Amino acid sequence: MQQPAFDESSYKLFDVSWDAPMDTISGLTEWSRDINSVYAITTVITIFVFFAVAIPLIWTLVKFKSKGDEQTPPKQFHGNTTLEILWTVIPVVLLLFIAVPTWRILFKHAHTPEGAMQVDVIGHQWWWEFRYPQNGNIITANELHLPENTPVVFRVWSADVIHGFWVPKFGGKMDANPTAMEEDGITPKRWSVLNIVTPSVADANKKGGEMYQGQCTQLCGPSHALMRFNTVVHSKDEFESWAKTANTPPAVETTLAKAGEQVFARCQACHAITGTPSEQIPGPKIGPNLTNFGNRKYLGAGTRLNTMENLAAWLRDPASIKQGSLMPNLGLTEEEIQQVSSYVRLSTTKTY
Ligand code: HEC
Ligand SMILES: [Cu+2]
Repeated sequence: MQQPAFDESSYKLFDVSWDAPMDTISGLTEWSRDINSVYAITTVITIFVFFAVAIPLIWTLVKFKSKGDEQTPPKQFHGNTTLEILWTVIPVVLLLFIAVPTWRILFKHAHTPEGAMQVDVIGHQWWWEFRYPQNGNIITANELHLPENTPVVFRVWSADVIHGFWVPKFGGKMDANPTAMEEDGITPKRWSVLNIVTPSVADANKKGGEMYQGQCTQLCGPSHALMRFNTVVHSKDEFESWAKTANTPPAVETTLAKAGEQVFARCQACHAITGTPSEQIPGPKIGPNLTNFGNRKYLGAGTRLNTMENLAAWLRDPASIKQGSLMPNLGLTEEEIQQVSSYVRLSTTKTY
């Protein structure tokens, strides 16, 4: 099969497993394999039911077809206790064949293994926030980085409406529900839990790990379909180096970037960057943390490739790329766009 040509500069599907990035059949985790085992049972039972109904139906249609010469209507009768018991009991038994394995895997995965790494997942209209409370309090967005072969417990909630956290290749899917917050405004009172053991990286020497597409699965507003995220599974060493750079403030060296740092004063009510005055502004931010932005592959929650051109287009008018985006058009001049892009994108400390 030939790979379709994508226009890199515009709307683009994720370039990994381009043929079926959302396919759940070839899942990579125990969760997805367990889900598929129930799926297989359901498929077999459904095929059996199809034939068990279709064959007698066709046989009856042929056998009792009117020959057009009947003088009296056929014999009328009502109720048949044996049949009624049968067609109640058989479906119940069939449903139990599906329900019991379903319960079994639900309970199996409800348990968070000892020593699991905690990642907090927060849905926002229309982007994802990821926090790593055990790894130096990293806060990042739209790119979920994980070490391979590691049990991870995702604590999932939402800052606004209901979203759905889903990495199809990992199986499992968890709604992000709005919740009341503790006094500090950042700790949720309630969350949902999803336990996953990450898959291994096929080629340990490949830089940048293995990428899997994630997607919001609850209709959460006009840009719901553009609320995606990139999941990157690294070797354990590479994850450590990512974790170190994820929290590193930008290295502002050029005059362009220095000017951009000034322009960023207009962004910091909504965006935080580690080690800048933006962190002092109290209250939760409505926009993604931009500390490690230059290392992200996509911008606008998987909407476009993260290039200077696409970033400029985003800053000119976010809504032209993402309908309903909660980032307003700030009326920046072309010069300011170049400056602030250089600050948020080019000054990022490179991970690899
Ligand atoms: C009123 C709040 C607000 C202001 C001010 C604001 N932004 Fe945003 N920004 C957002 C929101 C909300 C998003 C997420 C939009 C989405 O993906 O739906 C966003 C997204 C972004 C992204 C994409 C991030 C990613 O990982 O995909 C960049 C880059 C960005 N903003 C840069 C800036 C810059 C630079 C400024 C200042 C010139 C700025 N923003 C000002 C709210 C704001
Ligand atoms: Cu959503």
